[in-house]
Amino acid sequence: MRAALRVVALVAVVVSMPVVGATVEASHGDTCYEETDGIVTKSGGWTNPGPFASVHGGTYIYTDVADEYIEWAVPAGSASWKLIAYTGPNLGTHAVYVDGVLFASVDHYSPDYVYQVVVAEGTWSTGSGHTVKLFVTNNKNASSTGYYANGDALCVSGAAPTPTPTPTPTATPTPAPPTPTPTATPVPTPTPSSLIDARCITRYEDISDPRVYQGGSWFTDFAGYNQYASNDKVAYSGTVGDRLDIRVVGQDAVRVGSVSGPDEGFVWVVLNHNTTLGFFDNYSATLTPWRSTWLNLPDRKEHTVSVYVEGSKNASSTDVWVTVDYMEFIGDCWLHERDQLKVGKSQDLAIYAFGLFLLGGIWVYQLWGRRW
Ligand SMILES: [Ca+2]
Ligand SMILES: [Ca+2]
Repeated sequence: MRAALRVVALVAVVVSMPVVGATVEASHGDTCYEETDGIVTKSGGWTNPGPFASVHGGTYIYTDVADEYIEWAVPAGSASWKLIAYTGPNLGTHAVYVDGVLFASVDHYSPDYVYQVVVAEGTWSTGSGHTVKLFVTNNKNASSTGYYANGDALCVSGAAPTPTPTPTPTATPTPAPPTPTPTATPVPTPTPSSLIDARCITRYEDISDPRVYQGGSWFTDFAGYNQYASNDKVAYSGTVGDRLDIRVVGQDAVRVGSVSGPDEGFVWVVLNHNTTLGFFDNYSATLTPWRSTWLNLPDRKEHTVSVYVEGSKNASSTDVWVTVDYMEFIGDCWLHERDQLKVGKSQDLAIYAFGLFLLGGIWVYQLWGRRW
């Protein structure tokens, strides 16, 4: 079946050749490394279909087999990077690692084939070499007809600035600057604010909280995990696409509480169903309470924040379960006030009822007056 799909994909690529060129960028950076470059290491399952003018450098490789990878190890000196690939109707969603740390889950699907797309990009320290790895997963957008990935090129730009000459000329060579330690996670923490004390943290427990919308079918109350959970309950699902939604307003950041374990997959936190806020590996050899860092929301407007079952997992994990103990938000206290307002709704109803009673009374009075 996979072989048949591959043939279909090849045919589709060839058929779509006449429409190429519209979205090709003139420049992706100062230096581009093809998938054939000496700095590349890759697993053995990729296919080289031969020359194809639309892709970067005229060649590419592809696969639809999960766990295949291609990695570029670029030398020190660049300030930013761009991963170049094509997108199309039969491409999957794959993981990009930078310096061994998961950077993003990248959906390579598009309704038509588009070549030389910047599918992921970022900046990094100039003082050391870096690696960018495209890791093939068994995931895809619901609209995609396949799981294909392609290795095309990695481009880097912005060479390290030349050191400014010291005013005193000296023959002693300047010692090389120490290699910066790579940061563990690219997720920014919220800027500390003097308002922090005035802000509230609102916690939503798994699916016990009625304000949590349940997309798909989540299980709850799992004895093995309950003992690690904040309210002695968790929600969990292993069905790709299942999600838990919370709609908020006036909030600055969100974080997710979970229990990591040996059969846990990646936890995908998504803003408004279209923007990745965070992507976390929730695997651990033993059951352990786990909580993400704070993930900033772009503003205090109304947003939907979701935890999705994405279907990826650490190679050591035995399954792709996603467990949610709670989601919590930090922001203004409006949510609490709104909860309190629910109490006041009965008063509102009483006022409406009284208004209707008055209107009804006037109507009866007029009827009565007309009759006499
Ligand atoms: Ca290429
Ligand atoms: Ca809970």
